Amino acid sequence: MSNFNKQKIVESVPQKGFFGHPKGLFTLFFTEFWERFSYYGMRAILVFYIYYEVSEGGLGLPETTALSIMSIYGSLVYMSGIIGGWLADRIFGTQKAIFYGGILIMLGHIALAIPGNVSLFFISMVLIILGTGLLKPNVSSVVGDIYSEEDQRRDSGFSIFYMGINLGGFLAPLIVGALMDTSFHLGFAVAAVGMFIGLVQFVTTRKKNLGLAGTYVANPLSPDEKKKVYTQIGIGTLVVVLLVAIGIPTGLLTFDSFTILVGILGILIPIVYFTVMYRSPKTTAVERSRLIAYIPLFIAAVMFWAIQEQGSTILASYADKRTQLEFLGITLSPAWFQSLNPLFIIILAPVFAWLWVKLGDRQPSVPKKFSLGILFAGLSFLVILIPGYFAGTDSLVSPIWLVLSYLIVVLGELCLSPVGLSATTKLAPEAFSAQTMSLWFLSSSAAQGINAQLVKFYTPETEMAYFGTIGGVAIVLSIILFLLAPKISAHMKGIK
Ligand code: C3H
Repeated sequence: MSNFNKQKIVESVPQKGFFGHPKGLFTLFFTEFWERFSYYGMRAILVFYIYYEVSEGGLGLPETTALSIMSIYGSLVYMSGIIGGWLADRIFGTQKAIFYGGILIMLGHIALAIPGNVSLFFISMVLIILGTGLLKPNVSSVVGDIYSEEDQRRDSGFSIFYMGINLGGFLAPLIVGALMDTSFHLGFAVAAVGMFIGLVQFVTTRKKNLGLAGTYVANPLSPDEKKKVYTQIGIGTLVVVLLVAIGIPTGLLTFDSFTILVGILGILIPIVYFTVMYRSPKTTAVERSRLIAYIPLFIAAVMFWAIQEQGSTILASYADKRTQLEFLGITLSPAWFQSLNPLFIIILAPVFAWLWVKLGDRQPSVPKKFSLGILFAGLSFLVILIPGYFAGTDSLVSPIWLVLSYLIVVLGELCLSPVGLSATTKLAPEAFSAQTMSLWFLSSSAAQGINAQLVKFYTPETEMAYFGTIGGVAIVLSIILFLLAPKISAHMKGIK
């Protein structure tokens, strides 16, 4: 996109109207708020829906299967961002991608709201994976479009947007989780209604608030390219259909082999991304050096998300099976624990923003912040090991341990996640800047692909070894990263 077009887009967005930010941020904040409300509301009860007995309203699948499904589901949701980003950049533009994505997500939740069987559940998964791939990276990239390059409000705009994500993530488990005891399907219906409200809000305010932002196709396909690409997509789809048609009856494509495949893809896709960027003639020598610096940061992000995302799988199961849910005269729903992370984010994000500004030049470098991020993640797992160590793993533990673990991981999230988003855009080669948002989300995709395998080792009996090993690996990685930090910073060539 030329500077002229960029300027025209920014001029078309009313530059004030939402806490001193462009009015478009209101539309994007609430679109993402409702999308995350529906996604995290659904996820807060999904794991229980999968492994609760049929007589309790669940699908009655084994708990290990439920935990693996949650992880590959999360991995695919972030992996599909590559497709969503590509479709927006080359075919329909971001606004349309957000709209179509919202429709697919809503249909996905409706499929879950209909009492049915495992098939409806898998149909819903496909709809939500594709829908989120269309909506999530694109809504984030429109946030970037509504500010000019020099606008000082840009970073704080992203922080407000991150708070919108976590406001949705905070309220959803409380509301949807409370409905779980009445009926899982009622909970999923509320998630569908949430996405519907988000869509109505998006459609009715976008013209006035977003102007031209997200209406253009950044790099449209030429007629020749169209022919080639559509043929390739057709052949690709055919190959996948054939592989599935052969794989299932021959027993080669099972749930386990599919889980392994997603895990491999989660690691392979970022490697391909890095190699293509590194070898591209469009990448300059300075950008190559920055790419080298980005690799250890990406690996640290994978380690961080692997632990953070287990907050909604392993720790959700821990809340359900290992925690006293009668507390101070109140009966806690295990799903409510999912609200702790976003609650702590909402409270602590402004504190961290203030801290970085206050420290100014004395604040830790990007690699050191990442090192702190995985240090806290590791500690959050070591903390949850303590009650098992002292009281054994066959009695229920105080919910305070979980609260503490969720608090510690959030300290890490605030050192790593917002910093990672901004570092990604700064370290990316210019020719690949449009795809960087998808690349960042791939760190979470890889992490959840790995988690799909890791969670198989978790049982209340193996709990201490499980938390101890993963927490220990994170702490060792954190120390290595801390020692390498000066070298990594030097490779960043002036980026702070
Ligand atoms: O969703 C995103 O884009 C980024 N993730 C976050 O902002 C997380 N802090 C959300 S917390 C969590 C994943 C969902 C809460 O409903 C729970 C982690 C235990």
